[in-house]
Amino acid sequence: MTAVKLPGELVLVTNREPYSHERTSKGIICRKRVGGVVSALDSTMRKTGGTWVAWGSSKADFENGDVVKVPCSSPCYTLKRVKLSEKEREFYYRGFSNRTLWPVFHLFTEKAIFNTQFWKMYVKANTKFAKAVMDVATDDSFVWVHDYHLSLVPSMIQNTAHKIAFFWHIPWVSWNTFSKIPWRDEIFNGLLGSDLIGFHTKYYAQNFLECAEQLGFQVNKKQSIVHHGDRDVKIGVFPVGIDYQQFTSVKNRSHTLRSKIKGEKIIFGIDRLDYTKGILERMLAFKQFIEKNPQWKGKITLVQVATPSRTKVEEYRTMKHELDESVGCINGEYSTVDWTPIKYFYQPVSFDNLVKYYKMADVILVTPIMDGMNLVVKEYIAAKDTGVVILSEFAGAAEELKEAIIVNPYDINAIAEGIKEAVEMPEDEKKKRFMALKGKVRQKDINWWMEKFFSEWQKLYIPAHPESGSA
Ligand code: GDG
Repeated sequence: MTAVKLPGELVLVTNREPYSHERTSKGIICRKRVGGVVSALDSTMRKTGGTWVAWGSSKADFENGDVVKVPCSSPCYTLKRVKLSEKEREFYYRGFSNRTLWPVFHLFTEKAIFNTQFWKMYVKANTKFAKAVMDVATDDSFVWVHDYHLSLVPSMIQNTAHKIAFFWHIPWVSWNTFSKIPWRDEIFNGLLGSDLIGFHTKYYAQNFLECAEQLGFQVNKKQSIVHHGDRDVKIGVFPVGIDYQQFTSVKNRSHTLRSKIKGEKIIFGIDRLDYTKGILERMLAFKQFIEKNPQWKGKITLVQVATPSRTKVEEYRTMKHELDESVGCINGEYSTVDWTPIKYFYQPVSFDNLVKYYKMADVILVTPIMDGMNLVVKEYIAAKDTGVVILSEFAGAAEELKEAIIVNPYDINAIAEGIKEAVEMPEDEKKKRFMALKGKVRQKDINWWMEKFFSEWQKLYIPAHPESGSA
């Protein structure tokens, strides 16, 4: 348990809800949602308590009102749900959030759609979230808003007594890219309604400060402060960690799973099916590895779980077809009667199975084209005693996890070489590198992240000491 306690109730705000209520033939069941933001913040809320405001996206979510205690098995915090109309879901969530902001902030500007209808609904939905916050927050509340879906919420919260912070979970891009968004001023001003804005890496924070300067704000780079009217907004770096204990406390029951997969080495990847995660490039790299290293045929398997995500968004459907085709082609070309090179699952796995996969994998292959942080790599390191990590240089995690095999995800050849290096790495080097990685993930876990964020946040409200008398 963490020692940090905020001197007021925490009101956390995200787009995605941590738990949904779904109607099944067995009645209503409560299900935890999958994704990086939920993974990180559910652990935080379990420790602090308070209220989590989020979109109630499931059909049975409002059957017992808009407020419910969660986690359903052992309730310890409150979930207040926001209802969105079908038009809002289409234009605010699937539209502006996932087809405008998401591609721009992951450098896929060619996929971005700039549409005024999307924008108007984004403003409307953000207004709803801000109103829900004002319904539950008291003057003492600490309101913590998260991620790109809700950039306008801080400035829409009209109670000046509230202490407001924001955490941006995805990369923050340079001015060259950010400036393409027609509503860049509104988004920036929305965020500047916060007292503190956090990013995963120094690079993202620097990009944000550069954008502030370009937009004409006065910036103190040394202190990481943006002056906004008569207020100062502090910009901070807080690389998110994982709930380390959750992964170490699971007993190793991966043997049965391991024995079902043929070969000496298992490489593992798990991602939401998203074009930013570099899954297609990973498949091509694995194919190239097999082609160039035929001695590994029949002895190595890539297990890839692609969890369904944003399935109603066109770009995600297209990518699913491309991935199905790519895996089919590779397996068609190289499979033998008793060996399938890629085991591919398009379905979510339970937490228990997730940990089993981590434990059985000799190598984790994490190759996003661009990723705010990436929690999968940290979870793998926590779950295992030894192993090898291949990590994209464009995942935020690469800023910390330098002992991984770092690859450029655009370079198929480099990933293939990385796989070779990983499977042939001498035992002592593997141990040395893994111990170093484990030390970092253990030390900078979710408690460390929360404490760092909360203590920086609280510091902002301590009145500055008057100059001490002349010496
Ligand atoms: C955003 C940023 C940043 C995935 N499939 C299953 C499953 N997962 C869990 C993983 C992990 C989480 O989802 C994914 O986290 P990531 O960090 O990899 O990615 P995003 O969802 O894109 O998250 C990201 C994060 O926010 C936090 O700030 O790191 O950069 O994009 O926890 O384990 N869990 C289970 N079954 C699955 O099938 N149980």
